[in-house]
Amino acid sequence: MKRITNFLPFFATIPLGFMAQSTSAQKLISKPNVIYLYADDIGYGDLSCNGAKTVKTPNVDLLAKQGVLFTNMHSAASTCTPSRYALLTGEYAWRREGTGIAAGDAGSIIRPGKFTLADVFKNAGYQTGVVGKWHLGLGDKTGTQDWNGHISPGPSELGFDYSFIMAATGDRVPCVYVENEHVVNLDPKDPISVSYKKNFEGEPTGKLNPEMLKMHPSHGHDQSIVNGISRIGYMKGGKSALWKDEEISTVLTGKALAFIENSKDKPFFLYFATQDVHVPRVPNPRFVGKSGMGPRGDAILEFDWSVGEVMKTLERLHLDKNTIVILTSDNGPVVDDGYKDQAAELLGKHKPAGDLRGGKYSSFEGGTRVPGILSWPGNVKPGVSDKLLCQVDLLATFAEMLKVKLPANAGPDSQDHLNTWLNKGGKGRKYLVLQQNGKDHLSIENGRWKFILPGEGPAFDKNVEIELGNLNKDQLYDLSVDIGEKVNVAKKNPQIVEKLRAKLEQVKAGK
Ligand code: NG6
Ligand code: CA
Repeated sequence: MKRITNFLPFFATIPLGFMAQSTSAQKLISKPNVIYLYADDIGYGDLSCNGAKTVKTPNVDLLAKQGVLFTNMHSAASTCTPSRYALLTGEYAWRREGTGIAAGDAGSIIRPGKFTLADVFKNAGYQTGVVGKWHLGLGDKTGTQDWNGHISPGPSELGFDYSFIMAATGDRVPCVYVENEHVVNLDPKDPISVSYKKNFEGEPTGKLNPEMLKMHPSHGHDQSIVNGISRIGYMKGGKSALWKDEEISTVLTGKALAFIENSKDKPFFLYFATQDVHVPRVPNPRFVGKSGMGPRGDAILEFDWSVGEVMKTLERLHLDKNTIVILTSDNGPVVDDGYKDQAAELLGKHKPAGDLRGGKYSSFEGGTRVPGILSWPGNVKPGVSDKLLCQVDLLATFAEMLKVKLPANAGPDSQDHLNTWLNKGGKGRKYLVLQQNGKDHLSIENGRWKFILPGEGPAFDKNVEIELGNLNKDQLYDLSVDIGEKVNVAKKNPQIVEKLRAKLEQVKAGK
């Protein structure tokens, strides 16, 4: 009963008809299921609800139509590992060493004992699960995991009751699924060895054996060959456990749906992190050639399919009105991310970042302003919100919603913005600090102004053809009139620059 009282303000906006339903419906609504659908490298402009014309994403569009479409939603960083670190811990990744793009044999970057987003749900009595790309390290120390035994610490030490994950990324070894911290389908007679230092004797590599490749690297990605694709890192053995790239989305989606089905009688939190549209892009034959844009476009269609499957399953199980679905992405888009997959040649007029400048790896908006949707039919008013939001806030936001008391030091950068996420008149963030992959390139924005600290490093990455946003002087953009960050107005607005610089210093100092 106590819990329901806690939710009185929440019920205040729920139509009376809904309130009049049975006690069990009330109980359910006080603890809606939550599915966090995390795309990989899908940019702001990659979805038709955000203006994409060439590629159509009808399932995502439907989700957006029945929910809130956020136009100013950010990942905390413009690459995967720091974004995911911030999402799960509620702490900006740049506060911690070793939170840049993780190797496939990295030790657990979030150390056991750290309070996570999954712990919020677990403390509220939820069943918690993670399916898909992990990329936050596994095991105690880099390079010391036993891939043939119990790989711990892992998701189960970080609040997840169930896990079915890819250790790192599709382009990094080991190319196997790990379920509840054990490699799936492993034949003990063919153990797995992994190294990020040197190859295993006699094993082919993309560099030395290009004739064995069905997809060739454009930069990097020339080490161990798995399924005719050379990867980052070396591995040997584990033949029966190797994933088939064409099947990854089907397998992961199947595991996500099974988790939903198995958890349907209790409240659940599912963190479903798709491999689409990260490289190597090898969509299932069902999608091949369907977008007209090559594997990258086809992988977007495949992502949309996964979203549709989740929605259909919720409907079939009559959970659709009792489930919050959040859809977003871990960083902005990249076209050529290291394989010759024709993504650039077949791009046509499609703009993966929409009108934003930069993309993945960048300090510009294209790096972190990503698609954002929250749907909760019957409970959240559909609409469009331009409020400044960040994934780092989900920890505090759900803690507020579920009345979970956070331990001291939990989620130091996470702010409760429940009313904004639920489209109930919240104002969103006043300030948000963003980062590139490294921890030294920071920017800050306040909903109108974006200030990028002077930083070393190239302005442009020729391999991925992305403007990184590095400049040896202050950059200030007025996003209210210049969403494409074309005109640096730092010189004209010294007071705003100094205010934002001071605020950034304050956040850095943890004040
Ligand atoms: C880069 C990889 C890129 C991708 C990225 C991580 C090379 C040349 N490039 O180092 O292909 O894997 O790391 O992407 O190796 S992320 O979305 O997981 O952050
Ligand atoms: Ca990514």
